[in-house]
Amino acid sequence: MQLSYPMDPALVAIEHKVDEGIPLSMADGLALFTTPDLHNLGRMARKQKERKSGKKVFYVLNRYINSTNVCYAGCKFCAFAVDEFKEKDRVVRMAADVVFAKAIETGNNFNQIHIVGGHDPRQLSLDYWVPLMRKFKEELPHVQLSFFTAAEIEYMAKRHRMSFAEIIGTLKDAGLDNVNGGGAEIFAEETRKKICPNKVNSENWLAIHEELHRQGIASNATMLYGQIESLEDRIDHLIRLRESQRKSPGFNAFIPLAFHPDGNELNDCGWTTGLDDIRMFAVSRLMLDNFDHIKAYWMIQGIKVCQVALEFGADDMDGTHGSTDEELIYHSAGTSSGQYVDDREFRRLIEAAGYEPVRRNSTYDEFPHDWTPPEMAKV
Ligand code: V47
Repeated sequence: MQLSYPMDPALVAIEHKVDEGIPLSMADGLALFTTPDLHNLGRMARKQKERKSGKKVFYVLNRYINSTNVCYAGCKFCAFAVDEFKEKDRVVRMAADVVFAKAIETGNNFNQIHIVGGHDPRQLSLDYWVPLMRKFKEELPHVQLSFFTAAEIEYMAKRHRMSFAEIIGTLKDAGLDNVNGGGAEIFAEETRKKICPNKVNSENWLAIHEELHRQGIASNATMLYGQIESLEDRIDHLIRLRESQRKSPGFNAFIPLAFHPDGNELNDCGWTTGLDDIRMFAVSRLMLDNFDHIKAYWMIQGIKVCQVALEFGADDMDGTHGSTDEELIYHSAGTSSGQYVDDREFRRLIEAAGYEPVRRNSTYDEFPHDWTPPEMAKV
């Protein structure tokens, strides 16, 4: 017997707009965030997901490294940043050869290396990164470099007195394939000033991604939710991303980042709930009609919420990471996720949800699940 749920009348007109390809407005976004009709919200998001990627759900065999946690940006939501003079014992600052060695510690069968760090004056420079990027490209040509966030790129541009176009050109030449979506936080200026006053501003974050796309480098986008932002701030953020993608296309995935409260100044905000998270995925999918992928990142949401998110518009679970303990951002802020997920586990969860698991790289080229790289790294 087919069960059906009476539909919230507010969703009827919105579903019609989505079906017609009409971008949703601020008022539509508010209705989606506040509807009590979670079932139909999920159904609409799932329908939109299936228009984009059918039954496919993506994952990547990758390595994840935070190469430094030294950072002087002073963001209020951050438990990761360390002041090297005040907290010497907590400093992680890897030499370039250590980053390379950690990446291949558990083999070379991976398609992406994801690296983000902090505003570290000793590490965030072209002298450090360009030779390391070239080494990755020479020794592991099958691995895509998913390095930096726009915040780090702005920091390096200022430091080297280069324009965004110049620094991006230099990084592209060194082998950059993709830029991570961090640093976006929340674009609404009043809220942004309160949570990350010293970080790249919204205008520059968007300008950097638009320039990346013009130069043919893919990127992702994120939003930090569940801190002090309003629902209007969230929708404004999604609309600015949609507009940016229209102007200069190149975003592959949007990743909602649930705020983690441990060890930072916004601790009073507490944890998001499972329902906040699920709703966030569905609303993102419906607002961002020109983004192909909405990523439910297991390390951030917990793997069970991510599996449920597949019913609410998500089509990506991110990657395996390496089986070493390198992730610090979420592990400093209280995540109870581990450091590693076996790719068989991704496939099991995706299949159990009724979808088809697809192995990918950063730019969503597809691989058989048992693909292995043609050449061994010279270790
Ligand atoms: O911008 C920091 C976030 C981001 C906390 O591109 C926090 O696939 C929650 O770049 N609670 C950096 N979030 C991480 C990043 C990223 C993450 C996932 C996927 C991708 C991708 C990129 O981490 C920061 C900030 O928004 N963050 N502290 C916290 N307490």
